[in-house]
Parts: sequence; structure tokens; C-alpha cells
Amino acid sequence: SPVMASEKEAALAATPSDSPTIFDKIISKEIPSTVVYEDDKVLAFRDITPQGPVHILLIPKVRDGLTGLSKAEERHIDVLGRLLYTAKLVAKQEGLDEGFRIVINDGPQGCQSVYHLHVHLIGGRQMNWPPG
Ligand code: IU
Repeated sequence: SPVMASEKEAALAATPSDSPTIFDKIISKEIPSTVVYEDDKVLAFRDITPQGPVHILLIPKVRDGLTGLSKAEERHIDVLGRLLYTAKLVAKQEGLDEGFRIVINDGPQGCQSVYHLHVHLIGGRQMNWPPG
């Protein structure tokens, strides 16, 4: 893929689609990543462009149409709950006892660049509000 100056540029260049994404290769370990948690349903690994001392992505191992949160259906409710609960476990594991930020970007305006639903867990520094 082309080198992008920013995550926003990457998001605006991304085409929302059901095509395979780089996360499939991360799940299959074809592309190495630093895995911090894994079970039969969820994989959590360190983001390659961390936005804080801790920046982890949590993804469903099977996408099942869940390209983004806006595509969620009732059948996804269990995995959606599992992703958030796992984020809490990983936050504890990472020692984020003072707090953390959970983000789900959706679509071009939400700055989504990879169309396989993912939950960002960011922590280890003071966050700001509103987000950019
Ligand atoms: P977004 O919410 O779609 O913008 O998040 C995609 C994230 O995936 C972003 O933070 C990237 O840094 C991250 N990422 C990654 O960790 N490894 C990769 O090979 C690619 C993107 I491409």
C-alpha cells in the first residue's frame, strides 16, 4: 500500500469494502505483530503507529461482515461485548490503572483506514477532549 503522510490521509484513501485486509494476515501470523492477548474469538496486538505509550488493537478473529461498527447486526452482539470486556482485561494487564481511552473509528469521517472492525485501547498518558 502507498506510504501515507497521516492516518487521516490513509482513512480518506481507504475504500470501505468487504475485501480482505491486512488484519487477516496479522490473524494468520503471516505478518508478525506483537500479540498481547489471544483467545478463540479475539486477537489483541500492538498498533504499529502508537498514539500513546500503550496502543493496542483488539479485533474479532472472524470478521463475519463486521467491516466496521456501522455494519453491526444482532449476530455480532456477543463478539462486540467480548471485544470491550477484553479491552478491560488488557488495560489491567498493561497497568493502565489511572485510566485509558477506547476508540472505534467508523467510515471516512471517523478516520477508519482498515475495514475489519477494531477497538483501539490507548493509554499511559493524559488524554484530551474533544478528540481531533
Ligand atoms: P483505523 O481506526 O482504521 O484508523 O485504525 C487502523 C490502525 O491500524 C491504525 O492505528 C494503524 O496504525 C494500525 N495498523 C497496524 O497496527 N498495522 C498495520 O499493518 C496497519 C495499520 I496497514
